[in-house]
Amino acid sequence: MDQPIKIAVMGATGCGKTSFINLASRSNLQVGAALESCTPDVQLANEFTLDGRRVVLIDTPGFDDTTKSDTDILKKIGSFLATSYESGSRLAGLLYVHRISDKRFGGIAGRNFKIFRDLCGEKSLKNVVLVTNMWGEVSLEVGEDREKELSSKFLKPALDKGAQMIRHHNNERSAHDIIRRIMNNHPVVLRIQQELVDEHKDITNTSAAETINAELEEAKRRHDAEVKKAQEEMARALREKEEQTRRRIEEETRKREEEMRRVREERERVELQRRQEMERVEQEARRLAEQARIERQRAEEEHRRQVALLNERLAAEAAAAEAARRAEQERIDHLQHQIHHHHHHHDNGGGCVIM
Ligand SMILES: Nc1nc2c(ncn2[C@@H]2O[C@H](COP(=O)(O)OP(=O)(O)OP(=O)(O)O)[C@@H](O)[C@H]2O)c(=O)[nH]1
Ligand SMILES: [Mg+2]
Repeated sequence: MDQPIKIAVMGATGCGKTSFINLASRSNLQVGAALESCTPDVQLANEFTLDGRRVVLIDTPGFDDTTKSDTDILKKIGSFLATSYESGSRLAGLLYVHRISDKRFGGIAGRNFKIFRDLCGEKSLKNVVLVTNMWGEVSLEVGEDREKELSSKFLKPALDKGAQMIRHHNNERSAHDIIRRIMNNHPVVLRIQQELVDEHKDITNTSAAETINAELEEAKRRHDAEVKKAQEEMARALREKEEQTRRRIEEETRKREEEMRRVREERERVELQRRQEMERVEQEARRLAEQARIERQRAEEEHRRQVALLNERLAAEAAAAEAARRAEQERIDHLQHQIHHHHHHHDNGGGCVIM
């Protein structure tokens, strides 16, 4: 009897891998509820028959797990694929599930797809179906716009190398139609199987791991750059603050010096005024003293002049008095002489005597 057809289902965590598998295989594998990652390990779904062929779908944990690193997820998927390759099992194809409801394919979704492509290698892309699901979550218009963008941009290189893109309508028939697209392909060997088994590479040296590391490096670089930028920003802010403080202190110092200069000038001005005032007062005092001296001198002179005048007048008066006295004396003498003379002529004449 033929080996069953094996198809691996991959994609980001929560994209609907397990749901798809349950639909297609009528299995009852656990489906994630909220935002938590659900499928922790690679698991096989119930075998089912499609167009007379036995089919086994392989469920895988999604990258971007909320609890495990991408490297851990890669190790799990890688070791499963290596083991099955070693035991002679080949994959007929791979489904890569992508939610059409996701707004962007850049960033995380783009990185997941890159890891997937590294894992597959170029040659197995013709056995890859890119499944878009969750069409019910967006309007058909939005979904179709995104689908066009995906096929013309992000998924173009893969589509150009033989991958197909198909919508999944979240029902069994749709899931089976998707499986039919690859179930009759020649089985492929994935690059990671060659790397791990044929080339005996360690999982950490595989292309997929390198992509993860590069992405981690890039994320670290971005993070470091952001930290550096933040630090520079802080340093700049600090410098600016310091510069501001420096300027403020400078300004204050300048103001204080200005104030001091003003006070000093004011004091000098007052001092000058005081000196000028003193000088003026001294001059005035000198002038008054001089004036007083002159006045005194003048008064003294006047006094002397008065005294001299008085003396003169006194002398004159004395002289006049003397003259008068002398004149009187003379008159008396004359009179006496006359009297005497008269006596000589009129001896017994009684008449009067004028004194
Ligand atoms: N609307 C809608 N929801 C879906 C579809 N497929 C899956 N879901 C929901 O999406 C959530 C995640 O689905 P899962 O099947 O667990 O996703 P997964 O890819 O297996 O997730 P992991 O196991 O964590 O990697 C669940 O709540 C599903 O019910 C779909 O086609 N349409
Ligand atoms: Mg799952």
